[in-house]
Amino acid sequence: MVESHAEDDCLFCGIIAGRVPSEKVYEDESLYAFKDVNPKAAVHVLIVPKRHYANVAELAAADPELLASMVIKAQDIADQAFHGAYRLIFNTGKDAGQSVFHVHAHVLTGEVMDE
Ligand code: DGP
Repeated sequence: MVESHAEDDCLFCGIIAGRVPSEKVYEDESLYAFKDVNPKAAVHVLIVPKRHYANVAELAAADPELLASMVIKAQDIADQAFHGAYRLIFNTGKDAGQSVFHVHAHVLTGEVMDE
């Protein structure tokens, strides 16, 4: 089953629209990036597409170029923050830890990671 929420009910749609405050890192016509409220690394940024997709597989099927643009933006952020080294995580499904059902890339960087 695909977990999905109506856009009116979506936290990240609210952040993109400015209804919910966030610390913006980057924005263009199709992407929005902001600091994670509960950082797991020295630099922890969430990249989201402005259009609502529930998870990365749904996005990949509908718009692979948009998914690729998220990866390229993650690389840009890590190039600036930590000589291009980073982790890129898409939690997918509640049992894998996804809590917001608007696809988001976690970019973890800014420090050496042991494992
Ligand atoms: P996930 O568990 O993969 O669905 O990641 C959701 C992330 O979103 C989690 O790391 C915490 C973050 N988060 C949740 N609510 C907010 C919020 O209101 N603002 C910000 N900046 N981040 C949030």
